[in-house]
Amino acid sequence: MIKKNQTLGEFIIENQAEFAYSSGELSRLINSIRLAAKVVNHEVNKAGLVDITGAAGETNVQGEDQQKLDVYANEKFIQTLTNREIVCGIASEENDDFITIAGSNNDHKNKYVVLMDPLDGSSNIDVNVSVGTIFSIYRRVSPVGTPVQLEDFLQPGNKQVAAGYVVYGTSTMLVYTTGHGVNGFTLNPALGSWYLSHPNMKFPEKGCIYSVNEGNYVHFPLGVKKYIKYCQEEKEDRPYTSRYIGSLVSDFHRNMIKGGIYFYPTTSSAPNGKLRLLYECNPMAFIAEQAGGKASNGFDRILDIDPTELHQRVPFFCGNREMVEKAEEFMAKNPE
Ligand code: P6P
Repeated sequence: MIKKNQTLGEFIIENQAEFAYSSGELSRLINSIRLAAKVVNHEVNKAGLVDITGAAGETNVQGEDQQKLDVYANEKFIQTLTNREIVCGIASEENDDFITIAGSNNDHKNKYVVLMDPLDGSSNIDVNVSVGTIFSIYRRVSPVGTPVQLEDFLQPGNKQVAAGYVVYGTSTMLVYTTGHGVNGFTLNPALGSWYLSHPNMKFPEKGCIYSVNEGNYVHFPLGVKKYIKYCQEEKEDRPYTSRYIGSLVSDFHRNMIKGGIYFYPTTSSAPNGKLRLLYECNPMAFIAEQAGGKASNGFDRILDIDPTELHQRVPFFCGNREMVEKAEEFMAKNPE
């Protein structure tokens, strides 16, 4: 049941039954994410006013400078998820290893794990460009009552029970799926409530935007170079428009609304691609497919990739189904 401008809380209650085996746990989990998103949004929106932007003087497991807001967002999501007694473990881009959450009775009875990029696109913070949070939720596979294991996090994306993102843009939106379509909620910061502003989000039939860092062109595989030239040809439906913000969540969100493809292929400095499979590509791929789109590594479906390590990277092509399939065609014809 979808009623535009319904609040997120009303929407979750009305659609609770969607989620097969949840006794309200998933709803409480989504609720905890929306609370943390509100808190992070408050800080993101005043980042220029307080000493919270700029590097935190640390580097994360990716070897990237940690921006203070990265650290803040990571702490807030971990704290909120831990307090809700629903997750038994969390994996984050900002943490080398996963975090075990035993629960207030120290009995490891919680059934879900969350994987997240707490603040994606953080290099944009200091220049006032949109950033985002990405999250992915699974049911644990190791025995309830025992400490969470790495296997609980290394599940293929086709086992996700929910996934979503928050985009801290001109307005702040929470977009998520539980496998029954994609719905977008816009935050009214004055009231602290989220309203169903984008029900049943779908990629348009045709896409005309391509999003890639063309600065890496010389290092792209031949198939990618040929696809980019295809996008730029003077033909009936082309040239496409090139739009690249450098923030996956923002590029993805715009492309899902307007129609387009985002791709981060392999490059010389990123031989496996740059984006992380578990907490960037899998959640965005789940959302993309639920919105009628497609996501692959240029050859295979992202959601079917069996993960081997927490922070593994994969090449990523995601957006309108026919645009992704055209890119895959060029990749297949020009294997390196
Ligand atoms: P580049 C941000 O660090 C990120 O993970 C994505 O949000 C973004 O699309 C990409 O990296 C930008 O990477 O190499 O083009 O600056």
